Amino acid sequence: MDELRDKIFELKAKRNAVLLAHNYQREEVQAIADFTGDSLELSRRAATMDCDVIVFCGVNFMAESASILSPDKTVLLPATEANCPMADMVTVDTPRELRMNFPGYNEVTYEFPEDFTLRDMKRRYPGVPVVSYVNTTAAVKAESDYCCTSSNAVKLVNAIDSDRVICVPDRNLAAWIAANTKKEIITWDGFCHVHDRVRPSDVDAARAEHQGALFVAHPECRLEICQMADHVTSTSGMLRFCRESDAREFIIGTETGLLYRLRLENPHKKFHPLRSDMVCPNMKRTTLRTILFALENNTKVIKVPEEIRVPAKRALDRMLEIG
Ligand code: CIZ
Ligand code: SF4
Repeated sequence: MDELRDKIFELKAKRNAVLLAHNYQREEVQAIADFTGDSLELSRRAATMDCDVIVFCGVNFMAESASILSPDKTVLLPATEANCPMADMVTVDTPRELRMNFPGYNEVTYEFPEDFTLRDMKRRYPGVPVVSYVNTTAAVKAESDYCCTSSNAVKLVNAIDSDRVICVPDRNLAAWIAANTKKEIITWDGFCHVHDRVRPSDVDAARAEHQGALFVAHPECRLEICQMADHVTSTSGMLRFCRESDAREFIIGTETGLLYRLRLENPHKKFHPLRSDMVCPNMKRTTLRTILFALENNTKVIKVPEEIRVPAKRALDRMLEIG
């Protein structure tokens, strides 16, 4: 492990590379990263850095966001097969590949047929602005009016000059927005299998086991779960909330990778996973070996073509202007 780490550091220096790790990455990956964070904060940070190479330890859409904001840098995705199934649940104009099973989770329902696309939705609701969650492909962002994150979604939707808004791809985030705005939310049918699996009985059980702990939920959980929470926010919002809170104990309703940094930054507080199986297999595909291999062999380079990059960046910029 030490030898692998040393080789990574050596190559990283030689190539003037920066190593970014998403909050859901393996501990050993987060431990050697230059920065850890959510997808957007990592991409924005990398854009301001004087580096030639960005190694993005996360899933495909995150590396695409880095490429959108840093077109002149080489963006590497060490886990070549790491896709986000939720991001893949919405496509621009080609049939989507709907997965019907996920590790440990089989309760799958989709509202729209496989060949229903974002363009079909736009034709159904002409002129209604499209807000895409950062968990979307660059192509979907390019087809959207705005991007949003799970922490700014409600504020952004309220600020848009329209009574109706189309939200893609997460039906749970859309439900959370709808519960917190007067606007009509037109919802896509996607979901994150890691968060969608949580049931009220899980919250009851965790609260019974850890009495007095605050429960923090990610809005990718179902609305009924968010409504049981003491606070609902993104991963970076959770880091902030737990840091600033006077409480000593927390139940964390998101992917368990976040616990590593929560514990590191708050050694005197206690953190419990809401469910120990809230683990995203795609996020765990990145290992020290894949990072080293990527740096040695340039696998896999993520480059968003200009005709997609420019409109995708526009949707991100519009979000930043409002935020
Ligand atoms: O945008 C991100 O990084 C994701 C997927 C989650 C979050 O809440 O930070
Ligand atoms: Fe996608 Fe969910 Fe995994 Fe995040 S945790 S990458 S939303 S499947």
